[in-house]
Amino acid sequence: MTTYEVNFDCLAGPTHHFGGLSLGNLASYKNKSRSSNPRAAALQGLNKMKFLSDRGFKQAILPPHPRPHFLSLKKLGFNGNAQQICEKALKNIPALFSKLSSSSFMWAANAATFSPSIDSQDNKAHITPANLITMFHRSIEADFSQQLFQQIFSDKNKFVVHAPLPAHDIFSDEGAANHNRLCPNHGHKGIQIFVWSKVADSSSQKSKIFPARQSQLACDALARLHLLQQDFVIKLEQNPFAIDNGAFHNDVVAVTNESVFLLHEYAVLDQEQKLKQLLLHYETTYGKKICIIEVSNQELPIKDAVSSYLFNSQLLSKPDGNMLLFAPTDCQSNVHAKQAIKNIIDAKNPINECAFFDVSQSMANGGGPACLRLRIALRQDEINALHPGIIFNDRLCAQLESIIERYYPTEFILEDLLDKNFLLDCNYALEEIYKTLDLKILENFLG
Ligand code: SUG
Repeated sequence: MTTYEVNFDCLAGPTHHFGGLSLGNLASYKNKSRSSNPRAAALQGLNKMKFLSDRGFKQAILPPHPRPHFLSLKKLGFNGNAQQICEKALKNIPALFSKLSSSSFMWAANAATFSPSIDSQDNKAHITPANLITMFHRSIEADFSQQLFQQIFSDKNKFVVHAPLPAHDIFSDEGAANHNRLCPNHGHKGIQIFVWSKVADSSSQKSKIFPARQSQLACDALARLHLLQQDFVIKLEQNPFAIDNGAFHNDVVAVTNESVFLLHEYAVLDQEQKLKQLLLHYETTYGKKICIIEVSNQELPIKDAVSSYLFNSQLLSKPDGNMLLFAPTDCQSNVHAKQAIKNIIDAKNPINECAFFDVSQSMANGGGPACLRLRIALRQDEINALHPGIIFNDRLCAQLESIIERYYPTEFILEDLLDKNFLLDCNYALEEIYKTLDLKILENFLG
Protein backbone atom coordinates (compact mmCIF):
# COMPACT_ATOMS: atom_id res chain seq x y z
CA MET A 1 0.00 0.00 0.00
CA THR A 2 1.32 3.49 -0.87
CA THR A 3 2.70 5.68 1.89
CA TYR A 4 2.35 9.44 1.70
CA GLU A 5 3.93 12.21 3.66
CA VAL A 6 1.10 14.30 5.07
CA ASN A 7 2.12 17.73 6.24
CA PHE A 8 0.22 18.90 9.31
CA ASP A 9 0.29 22.71 9.56
CA CYS A 10 -1.14 24.68 12.45
CA LEU A 11 -3.07 27.94 12.09
CA ALA A 12 -1.81 31.01 13.94
CA GLY A 13 -4.17 32.40 16.59
CA PRO A 14 -5.79 35.84 16.99
CA THR A 15 -3.22 36.92 19.63
CA HIS A 16 -0.17 36.29 17.42
CA HIS A 17 2.41 38.87 18.43
CA PHE A 18 6.12 39.52 18.63
CA GLY A 19 7.00 39.14 22.29
CA GLY A 20 10.77 38.68 21.98
CA LEU A 21 10.24 35.54 24.01
CA SER A 22 12.87 33.15 22.69
CA LEU A 23 16.45 33.70 23.76
CA GLY A 24 18.73 32.40 20.99
CA ASN A 25 16.12 32.91 18.28
CA LEU A 26 17.52 36.01 16.58
CA ALA A 27 14.37 37.00 14.69
CA SER A 28 12.25 36.77 17.84
CA TYR A 29 14.66 39.08 19.66
CA LYS A 30 15.04 41.51 16.78
CA ASN A 31 11.32 41.93 16.26
CA LYS A 32 10.29 42.26 19.89
CA SER A 33 7.35 44.64 20.21
CA ARG A 34 7.05 45.15 16.44
CA SER A 35 3.38 45.45 15.54
CA SER A 36 1.90 42.11 14.49
CA ASN A 37 -0.87 41.17 12.10
CA PRO A 38 -2.63 38.00 13.34
CA ARG A 39 -4.99 37.93 10.36
CA ALA A 40 -2.09 38.01 7.91
CA ALA A 41 -0.24 35.34 9.94
CA ALA A 42 -3.21 32.96 9.76
CA LEU A 43 -3.91 33.70 6.08
CA GLN A 44 -0.26 33.23 5.11
CA GLY A 45 -0.35 29.84 6.84
CA LEU A 46 -3.60 28.91 5.14
CA ASN A 47 -2.33 30.04 1.72
CA LYS A 48 0.78 27.95 2.23
CA MET A 49 -1.39 24.88 2.86
CA LYS A 50 -3.47 25.68 -0.20
CA PHE A 51 -0.44 26.18 -2.42
CA LEU A 52 1.02 22.80 -1.49
CA SER A 53 -2.35 21.05 -1.59
CA ASP A 54 -2.98 22.50 -5.09
CA ARG A 55 0.40 21.10 -6.12
CA GLY A 56 -0.83 17.65 -5.11
CA PHE A 57 0.94 17.30 -1.74
CA LYS A 58 -1.14 15.85 1.08
CA GLN A 59 -2.02 18.40 3.68
CA ALA A 60 -3.78 18.40 7.05
CA ILE A 61 -4.54 21.22 9.43
CA LEU A 62 -4.22 21.69 13.18
CA PRO A 63 -6.33 24.31 14.98
CA PRO A 64 -4.95 27.18 17.08
CA HIS A 65 -4.69 26.61 20.84
CA PRO A 66 -6.81 28.88 23.04
CA ARG A 67 -4.93 31.98 24.26
CA PRO A 68 -4.48 33.58 26.70
CA HIS A 69 -3.79 30.37 28.58
CA PHE A 70 -6.46 30.82 31.24
CA LEU A 71 -5.64 27.51 32.93
CA SER A 72 -2.17 28.82 33.81
CA LEU A 73 -3.50 32.25 34.79
CA LYS A 74 -5.93 30.60 37.20
CA LYS A 75 -3.14 28.40 38.59
CA LEU A 76 -1.16 31.59 39.21
CA GLY A 77 -3.95 32.99 41.36
CA PHE A 78 -5.83 35.23 38.93
CA ASN A 79 -9.57 34.84 39.17
CA GLY A 80 -12.84 36.42 38.03
CA ASN A 81 -14.25 36.51 34.52
CA ALA A 82 -12.00 36.46 31.45
CA GLN A 83 -11.78 40.24 31.24
CA GLN A 84 -10.99 40.62 34.95
CA ILE A 85 -8.32 37.93 34.77
CA CYS A 86 -6.67 39.68 31.81
CA GLU A 87 -6.81 43.07 33.54
CA LYS A 88 -5.10 41.76 36.67
CA ALA A 89 -2.54 39.75 34.72
CA LEU A 90 -1.60 42.63 32.41
CA LYS A 91 -1.17 44.93 35.40
CA ASN A 92 0.79 42.52 37.62
CA ILE A 93 2.71 40.23 35.29
CA PRO A 94 2.86 41.93 31.84
CA ALA A 95 5.88 39.91 30.66
CA LEU A 96 4.31 36.61 31.69
CA PHE A 97 1.00 37.65 30.23
CA SER A 98 2.69 38.05 26.83
CA LYS A 99 4.06 34.50 27.16
CA LEU A 100 0.65 33.14 28.11
CA SER A 101 -0.87 34.88 25.06
CA SER A 102 1.73 33.74 22.52
CA SER A 103 0.64 32.02 19.34
CA SER A 104 3.82 29.90 19.35
CA PHE A 105 1.80 26.66 18.96
CA MET A 106 1.64 27.63 15.25
CA TRP A 107 5.07 26.02 14.69
CA ALA A 108 3.78 22.49 14.32
CA ALA A 109 7.27 21.05 13.80
CA ASN A 110 7.72 21.51 17.53
CA ALA A 111 4.40 19.94 18.47
CA ALA A 112 5.65 16.35 18.49
CA THR A 113 8.02 13.67 17.28
CA PHE A 114 6.37 11.23 14.91
CA SER A 115 7.49 7.73 13.87
CA PRO A 116 5.76 5.98 10.98
CA SER A 117 4.39 2.49 11.67
CA ILE A 118 6.96 0.86 9.38
CA ASP A 119 9.74 2.05 11.72
CA SER A 120 8.17 0.73 14.87
CA GLN A 121 8.45 -2.80 16.22
CA ASP A 122 4.71 -2.96 17.03
CA ASN A 123 3.81 -1.75 13.50
CA LYS A 124 1.92 1.21 14.88
CA ALA A 125 2.60 4.87 14.22
CA HIS A 126 3.86 6.63 17.38
CA ILE A 127 3.52 10.28 18.28
CA THR A 128 4.94 12.00 21.36
CA PRO A 129 4.00 15.64 22.00
CA ALA A 130 7.09 17.69 22.81
CA ASN A 131 7.32 19.03 26.37
CA LEU A 132 9.00 22.23 25.07
CA ILE A 133 10.21 23.01 28.58
CA THR A 134 13.13 25.28 27.61
CA MET A 135 10.89 28.26 26.90
CA PHE A 136 8.05 28.87 29.34
CA HIS A 137 5.71 30.28 26.66
CA ARG A 138 6.10 27.01 24.71
CA SER A 139 5.86 24.64 27.68
CA ILE A 140 2.14 25.38 27.97
CA GLU A 141 1.51 23.79 24.55
CA ALA A 142 2.25 20.17 25.45
CA ASP A 143 -0.91 19.08 27.30
CA PHE A 144 -3.19 20.67 24.76
CA SER A 145 -1.27 19.10 21.86
CA GLN A 146 -1.63 15.70 23.50
CA GLN A 147 -5.38 16.14 23.73
CA LEU A 148 -5.60 17.23 20.10
CA PHE A 149 -3.52 14.25 18.94
CA GLN A 150 -5.73 11.92 20.96
CA GLN A 151 -8.70 13.17 18.94
CA ILE A 152 -6.90 13.04 15.59
CA PHE A 153 -5.07 9.71 16.04
CA SER A 154 -7.82 7.99 17.99
CA ASP A 155 -7.60 4.55 16.33
CA LYS A 156 -5.65 2.58 18.91
CA ASN A 157 -5.06 -0.30 16.48
CA LYS A 158 -3.01 2.00 14.29
CA PHE A 159 -1.70 4.83 16.43
CA VAL A 160 -0.07 5.31 19.83
CA VAL A 161 -0.26 8.81 21.31
CA HIS A 162 2.23 9.10 24.16
CA ALA A 163 2.29 11.64 26.97
CA PRO A 164 4.94 14.37 26.71
CA LEU A 165 8.25 13.43 28.39
CA PRO A 166 8.58 14.49 32.06
CA ALA A 167 8.66 18.28 32.28
CA HIS A 168 12.24 18.76 33.44
CA ASP A 169 15.35 20.29 31.88
CA ILE A 170 17.02 16.86 31.65
CA PHE A 171 14.30 15.72 29.24
CA SER A 172 13.93 18.93 27.22
CA ASP A 173 12.34 18.04 23.94
CA GLU A 174 11.48 20.30 20.99
CA GLY A 175 9.86 17.65 18.81
CA ALA A 176 10.48 17.17 15.11
CA ALA A 177 12.59 20.33 14.81
CA ASN A 178 15.53 18.18 15.92
CA HIS A 179 14.45 14.98 14.25
CA ASN A 180 14.99 13.73 10.69
CA ARG A 181 14.42 10.54 8.79
CA LEU A 182 16.29 9.05 5.84
CA CYS A 183 14.96 6.23 3.67
CA PRO A 184 14.78 5.24 -0.01
CA ASN A 185 11.12 6.35 0.01
CA HIS A 186 8.51 7.31 2.60
CA GLY A 187 7.04 3.79 2.69
CA HIS A 188 10.39 2.23 3.54
CA LYS A 189 11.61 1.62 7.06
CA GLY A 190 13.63 4.74 7.85
CA ILE A 191 16.81 5.61 9.66
CA GLN A 192 15.76 8.16 12.23
CA ILE A 193 18.21 10.90 13.11
CA PHE A 194 17.90 12.49 16.52
CA VAL A 195 19.89 15.68 17.01
CA TRP A 196 20.66 16.68 20.59
CA SER A 197 22.44 19.68 22.02
CA LYS A 198 23.04 18.76 25.67
CA VAL A 199 23.44 15.40 27.35
CA ALA A 200 21.00 16.07 30.16
CA ASP A 201 20.38 19.35 31.97
CA SER A 202 21.64 22.77 30.89
CA SER A 203 24.93 22.39 32.79
CA SER A 204 25.93 19.89 30.08
CA GLN A 205 25.40 22.24 27.14
CA LYS A 206 28.40 23.35 25.06
CA SER A 207 26.87 26.46 23.51
CA LYS A 208 28.17 29.49 25.36
CA ILE A 209 25.71 32.23 24.50
CA PHE A 210 22.34 30.65 23.81
CA PRO A 211 20.40 27.77 25.34
CA ALA A 212 20.57 24.23 24.00
CA ARG A 213 17.00 22.98 23.75
CA GLN A 214 17.20 19.22 23.10
CA SER A 215 18.61 16.70 25.52
CA GLN A 216 20.15 13.39 24.60
CA LEU A 217 18.12 11.77 27.38
CA ALA A 218 14.96 12.96 25.63
CA CYS A 219 16.12 11.50 22.30
CA ASP A 220 16.85 8.14 23.94
CA ALA A 221 13.44 8.09 25.59
CA LEU A 222 11.69 8.90 22.29
CA ALA A 223 13.50 6.11 20.44
CA ARG A 224 12.53 3.69 23.24
CA LEU A 225 8.91 4.83 23.41
CA HIS A 226 8.51 4.58 19.65
CA LEU A 227 9.92 1.04 19.69
CA LEU A 228 12.56 1.85 17.10
CA GLN A 229 15.10 -0.76 16.11
CA GLN A 230 18.49 0.29 17.44
CA ASP A 231 20.35 -0.01 14.14
CA PHE A 232 17.80 2.36 12.56
CA VAL A 233 18.55 5.13 15.06
CA ILE A 234 21.37 7.64 14.71
CA LYS A 235 22.14 10.34 17.23
CA LEU A 236 24.06 13.43 16.22
CA GLU A 237 25.20 16.33 18.34
CA GLN A 238 24.21 19.77 17.17
CA ASN A 239 27.12 22.11 16.55
CA PRO A 240 27.19 24.54 19.53
CA PHE A 241 28.69 27.18 17.24
CA ALA A 242 25.51 27.06 15.15
CA ILE A 243 23.36 27.42 18.29
CA ASP A 244 25.39 30.46 19.35
CA ASN A 245 24.80 31.90 15.87
CA GLY A 246 21.04 31.56 16.10
CA ALA A 247 20.30 27.95 15.05
CA PHE A 248 18.20 27.28 18.15
CA HIS A 249 16.73 24.19 16.44
CA ASN A 250 18.56 21.88 14.07
CA ASP A 251 15.95 22.50 11.36
CA VAL A 252 17.41 25.99 10.98
CA VAL A 253 20.52 24.38 9.46
CA ALA A 254 19.42 21.01 8.06
CA VAL A 255 16.54 19.23 6.35
CA THR A 256 16.04 15.70 5.01
CA ASN A 257 13.58 14.15 2.62
CA GLU A 258 13.69 10.47 1.68
CA SER A 259 17.29 9.90 0.55
CA VAL A 260 18.38 13.55 0.48
CA PHE A 261 20.14 15.28 3.37
CA LEU A 262 20.59 19.03 2.81
CA LEU A 263 22.64 20.71 5.49
CA HIS A 264 24.98 23.55 6.36
CA GLU A 265 28.63 22.83 7.03
CA TYR A 266 28.14 23.76 10.71
CA ALA A 267 24.98 21.74 11.35
CA VAL A 268 26.43 18.99 13.54
CA LEU A 269 29.54 18.46 15.57
CA ASP A 270 32.37 16.51 13.96
CA GLN A 271 30.36 16.71 10.75
CA GLU A 272 32.86 15.28 8.26
CA GLN A 273 33.32 12.10 10.26
CA LYS A 274 29.61 11.75 11.11
CA LEU A 275 28.56 12.13 7.47
CA LYS A 276 31.06 9.47 6.40
CA GLN A 277 29.58 7.09 8.98
CA LEU A 278 26.08 7.96 7.86
CA LEU A 279 26.90 7.31 4.19
CA LEU A 280 28.27 3.90 5.09
CA HIS A 281 25.39 3.06 7.44
CA TYR A 282 22.84 3.97 4.78
CA GLU A 283 24.59 2.04 2.07
CA THR A 284 24.93 -1.05 4.28
CA THR A 285 21.25 -0.85 5.27
CA TYR A 286 19.68 -0.23 1.87
CA GLY A 287 22.38 -1.10 -0.66
CA LYS A 288 21.94 2.41 -2.07
CA LYS A 289 23.59 5.77 -1.64
CA ILE A 290 22.17 8.81 0.10
CA CYS A 291 22.54 12.18 -1.47
CA ILE A 292 24.22 14.55 0.96
CA ILE A 293 24.17 18.19 -0.10
CA GLU A 294 26.45 20.07 2.22
CA VAL A 295 26.53 23.84 1.78
CA SER A 296 29.83 25.29 2.92
CA ASN A 297 30.14 28.26 5.23
CA GLN A 298 32.06 29.99 2.48
CA GLU A 299 29.14 29.61 0.08
CA LEU A 300 26.53 30.54 2.68
CA PRO A 301 27.92 32.05 5.88
CA ILE A 302 26.11 30.76 8.95
CA LYS A 303 24.64 34.21 9.66
CA ASP A 304 23.04 34.23 6.18
CA ALA A 305 21.83 30.64 6.62
CA VAL A 306 20.07 31.79 9.80
CA SER A 307 18.68 35.06 8.46
CA SER A 308 17.48 33.57 5.15
CA TYR A 309 16.24 30.25 6.64
CA LEU A 310 17.26 28.37 3.49
CA PHE A 311 17.54 25.10 5.42
CA ASN A 312 14.11 25.65 6.93
CA SER A 313 12.63 25.12 3.50
CA GLN A 314 10.34 22.17 3.05
CA LEU A 315 11.77 19.48 0.84
CA LEU A 316 8.99 17.57 -0.89
CA SER A 317 8.95 14.56 -3.21
CA LYS A 318 7.14 15.08 -6.48
CA PRO A 319 5.43 12.20 -8.28
CA ASP A 320 8.19 12.15 -10.94
CA GLY A 321 10.82 11.36 -8.28
CA ASN A 322 12.32 14.85 -8.23
CA MET A 323 12.05 17.19 -5.26
CA LEU A 324 10.69 20.66 -4.65
CA LEU A 325 12.49 23.05 -2.34
CA PHE A 326 9.75 25.19 -0.79
CA ALA A 327 11.67 28.16 0.55
CA PRO A 328 10.82 31.40 2.39
CA THR A 329 10.88 34.55 0.21
CA ASP A 330 13.65 35.82 2.50
CA CYS A 331 16.02 33.59 0.49
CA GLN A 332 15.36 35.72 -2.59
CA SER A 333 16.64 38.87 -0.94
CA ASN A 334 19.80 37.27 0.43
CA VAL A 335 22.45 37.11 -2.31
CA HIS A 336 24.29 34.17 -0.75
CA ALA A 337 21.12 32.15 -0.16
CA LYS A 338 19.84 32.91 -3.66
CA GLN A 339 23.09 31.74 -5.20
CA ALA A 340 23.26 28.66 -2.94
CA ILE A 341 19.77 27.65 -4.12
CA LYS A 342 20.76 28.12 -7.73
CA ASN A 343 23.81 25.93 -7.14
CA ILE A 344 21.64 23.23 -5.53
CA ILE A 345 19.18 23.23 -8.44
CA ASP A 346 21.97 23.20 -11.05
CA ALA A 347 23.89 20.36 -9.39
CA LYS A 348 23.18 16.69 -9.95
CA ASN A 349 20.70 15.76 -7.21
CA PRO A 350 16.92 15.15 -6.97
CA ILE A 351 16.11 18.83 -6.11
CA ASN A 352 15.15 20.36 -9.46
CA GLU A 353 12.76 23.16 -8.48
CA CYS A 354 12.43 25.91 -5.92
CA ALA A 355 9.23 27.79 -5.03
CA PHE A 356 9.41 30.83 -2.77
CA PHE A 357 6.62 31.60 -0.36
CA ASP A 358 5.80 34.53 1.91
CA VAL A 359 5.41 33.46 5.54
CA SER A 360 6.79 36.76 6.85
CA GLN A 361 4.57 36.93 9.96
CA SER A 362 5.97 33.59 11.06
CA MET A 363 9.52 34.38 9.94
CA ALA A 364 9.55 37.51 12.11
CA ASN A 365 9.30 35.18 15.11
CA GLY A 366 11.90 32.74 13.77
CA GLY A 367 9.59 30.24 12.07
CA GLY A 368 10.07 29.31 8.41
CA PRO A 369 8.04 26.98 6.17
CA ALA A 370 9.46 23.81 7.77
CA CYS A 371 8.72 25.08 11.30
CA LEU A 372 5.09 25.45 10.34
CA ARG A 373 4.63 21.79 9.47
CA LEU A 374 4.83 18.41 11.18
CA ARG A 375 5.68 15.59 8.78
CA ILE A 376 3.50 12.53 9.22
CA ALA A 377 4.21 9.62 6.85
CA LEU A 378 1.14 7.36 6.64
CA ARG A 379 -0.17 4.51 4.54
CA GLN A 380 -3.51 5.13 2.83
CA ASP A 381 -5.38 2.95 5.39
CA GLU A 382 -3.81 5.05 8.18
CA ILE A 383 -4.86 8.26 6.45
CA ASN A 384 -8.39 6.83 6.31
CA ALA A 385 -8.23 6.22 10.08
CA LEU A 386 -7.34 9.86 10.91
CA HIS A 387 -9.97 12.19 12.24
CA PRO A 388 -11.38 13.23 8.82
CA GLY A 389 -12.17 16.85 9.73
CA ILE A 390 -8.52 17.91 9.62
CA ILE A 391 -7.81 16.83 6.04
CA PHE A 392 -7.24 19.97 4.00
CA ASN A 393 -9.43 20.71 0.99
CA ASP A 394 -10.63 23.81 -0.86
CA ARG A 395 -14.00 23.94 0.88
CA LEU A 396 -12.38 23.79 4.31
CA CYS A 397 -9.89 26.43 3.22
CA ALA A 398 -12.68 28.81 2.14
CA GLN A 399 -14.58 28.27 5.41
CA LEU A 400 -11.49 28.93 7.51
CA GLU A 401 -10.60 31.98 5.46
CA SER A 402 -13.98 33.49 6.13
CA ILE A 403 -13.71 32.81 9.90
CA ILE A 404 -10.25 34.41 9.99
CA GLU A 405 -11.49 37.43 8.06
CA ARG A 406 -14.47 37.81 10.36
CA TYR A 407 -12.76 37.52 13.74
CA TYR A 408 -8.98 37.94 13.47
CA PRO A 409 -7.60 41.46 14.00
CA THR A 410 -5.15 43.05 11.57
CA GLU A 411 -3.18 44.39 14.51
CA PHE A 412 -2.79 43.13 18.02
CA ILE A 413 -1.39 44.50 21.26
CA LEU A 414 -1.81 42.88 24.68
CA GLU A 415 -4.11 45.72 25.84
CA ASP A 416 -6.67 44.46 23.30
CA LEU A 417 -7.29 41.58 25.71
CA LEU A 418 -8.89 44.07 28.11
CA ASP A 419 -11.70 44.57 25.62
CA LYS A 420 -14.66 42.28 26.25
CA ASN A 421 -15.57 42.24 22.56
CA PHE A 422 -12.06 41.25 21.53
CA LEU A 423 -12.13 38.36 24.00
CA LEU A 424 -15.50 37.30 22.63
CA ASP A 425 -14.14 37.42 19.07
CA CYS A 426 -11.20 35.21 20.09
CA ASN A 427 -13.64 32.68 21.53
CA TYR A 428 -15.96 32.81 18.50
CA ALA A 429 -13.01 32.35 16.16
CA LEU A 430 -11.82 29.27 18.01
CA GLU A 431 -15.29 27.81 18.44
CA GLU A 432 -16.00 28.16 14.73
CA ILE A 433 -12.62 26.79 13.67
CA TYR A 434 -13.04 23.74 15.92
CA LYS A 435 -16.58 23.24 14.67
CA THR A 436 -15.39 23.43 11.07
CA LEU A 437 -12.70 20.81 11.77
CA ASP A 438 -15.22 18.78 13.81
CA LEU A 439 -12.87 18.78 16.80
CA LYS A 440 -13.80 19.18 20.44
CA ILE A 441 -12.46 22.24 22.17
CA LEU A 442 -11.90 21.67 25.85
CA GLU A 443 -14.02 24.22 27.67
CA ASN A 444 -11.63 24.62 30.62
CA PHE A 445 -9.01 26.11 28.30
CA LEU A 446 -11.32 28.99 27.30
CA GLY A 447 -11.79 32.13 29.37
O1 SUG B 1 10.44 28.28 19.63
N1 SUG B 1 9.51 31.37 18.22
C1 SUG B 1 9.63 29.93 18.11
C2 SUG B 1 9.99 29.55 16.70
C3 SUG B 1 9.92 28.07 16.46
C4 SUG B 1 10.46 27.68 15.14
N2 SUG B 1 10.32 26.29 14.96
C5 SUG B 1 11.23 25.47 14.39
N3 SUG B 1 12.46 25.87 14.18
N4 SUG B 1 10.89 24.27 14.12
C6 SUG B 1 10.65 29.38 19.10
O2 SUG B 1 11.65 30.05 19.33
C7 SUG B 1 8.97 33.42 19.36
C8 SUG B 1 7.75 33.98 20.05
C9 SUG B 1 7.88 35.44 20.37
O3 SUG B 1 9.00 35.94 20.52
O4 SUG B 1 6.83 36.10 20.50
C10 SUG B 1 8.94 31.89 19.29
O5 SUG B 1 8.45 31.26 20.19
